[in-house]
Amino acid sequence: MTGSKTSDRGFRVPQPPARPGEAPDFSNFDFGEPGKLPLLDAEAPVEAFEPFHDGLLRVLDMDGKAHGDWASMVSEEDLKEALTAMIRTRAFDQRMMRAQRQGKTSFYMQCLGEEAIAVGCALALRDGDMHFPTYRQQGILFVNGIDPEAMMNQIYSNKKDPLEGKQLPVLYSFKDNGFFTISGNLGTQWPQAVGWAMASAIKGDDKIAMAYIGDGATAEGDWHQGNLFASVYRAPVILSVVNNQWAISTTSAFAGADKNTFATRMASYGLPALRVDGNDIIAVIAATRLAAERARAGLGAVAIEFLTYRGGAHSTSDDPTKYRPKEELGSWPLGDPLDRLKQHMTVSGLMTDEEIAALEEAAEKEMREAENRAEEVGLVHAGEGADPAKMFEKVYEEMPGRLLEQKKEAGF
Ligand SMILES: Cc1ncc(C[n+]2csc(CCOP(=O)(O)OP(=O)(O)O)c2C)c(N)n1
Repeated sequence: MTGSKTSDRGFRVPQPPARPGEAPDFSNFDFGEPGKLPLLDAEAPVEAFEPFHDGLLRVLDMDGKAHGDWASMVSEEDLKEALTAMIRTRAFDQRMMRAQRQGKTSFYMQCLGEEAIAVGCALALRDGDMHFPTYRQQGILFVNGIDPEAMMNQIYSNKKDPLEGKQLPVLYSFKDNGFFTISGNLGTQWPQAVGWAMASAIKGDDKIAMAYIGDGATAEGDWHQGNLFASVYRAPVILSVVNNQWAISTTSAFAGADKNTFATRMASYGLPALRVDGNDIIAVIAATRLAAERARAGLGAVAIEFLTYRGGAHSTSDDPTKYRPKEELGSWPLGDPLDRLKQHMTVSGLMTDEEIAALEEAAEKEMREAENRAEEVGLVHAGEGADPAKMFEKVYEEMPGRLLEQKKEAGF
């Protein structure tokens, strides 16, 4: 995919395909054709997954039409639910991006262009299953019934923050809703998801886990350990790499993406692996559903690489115009996941433009009202903040003597 600089002693430094001022270049991708790869049975042998290691599972074409047998795994109801959740996710992101710029919070991370992945995966799993997300899968929360105000309270670190002001904005925890506590340390959730799945299997439960990791974070040792354990123990876990091609300013080639696909690399651990158009909601739901059926049936872990493009800045602390062409997002051949789904809904007669516009208006209103409520409680530097006395709590289940002393010293 990308070029690289090689010294005469062979030392190699990967380079992105284009820098600011250069034309975007996605010529090294082979996207294949929608509908071409055969539908797999959940019990298919591992070898049946081979065409999906370098190939790309696609259902929707770029005109919004669905192709091939994988489409049969996704219902009209799924698509309506997905559309609503993706619209809400984007509306939430837009509002929180603005809130950060207005100084209402210190930090935010959006998932622009990646909404179909989290939303599609959440739709394919069941209540009781556990997602082990990164900071870019907020779409799960919009499927799993979390009140956006609770998320905003966390982002504002106010009195109603469910995490009592202890976490950086967006590092949510909603375990009762299948959303495991996010950690700032990249990659740690990957083997933890495998362990959670092993526990489910040991207990004879049919619940499964799903792990997410960014392309950059696959360079962490945790990725390799998780892959190995998932394969060796045949843990009921879905291991998904969200390949958005960038890790802050770093090209995915630094994580090995220009040598082999992430699907191929996970297959090398003996895992059945699929590579999926992450901007195609039907492909995302269908692939994850197949993986979930397989894991639930006791046939072990499944790996998925979702290919996408990080549409926005890495975070509100990042300026991508310093390291990639401005036009790159608009040139990404797999387009925008929300626009593609909207187009599919209208092209296939499932919804009208007016109905979609009404959903967008409702989401805008919902987020505005949630923000007003959260703001009334408090912002990061205004109103009622989280109680500082709580900082001493939950370090241990019971507060040890020396912490109690510190708490008293601090005047609480
Ligand atoms: C162990 C560790 N190393 C470095 C960082 C700093 N860091 C935060 S996000 C990030 C980039 C991650 O990129 P990627 O995994 O591709 O995910 P994306 O942000 O693109 O979704 C880095 C290096 C960290 N949080 N944890």
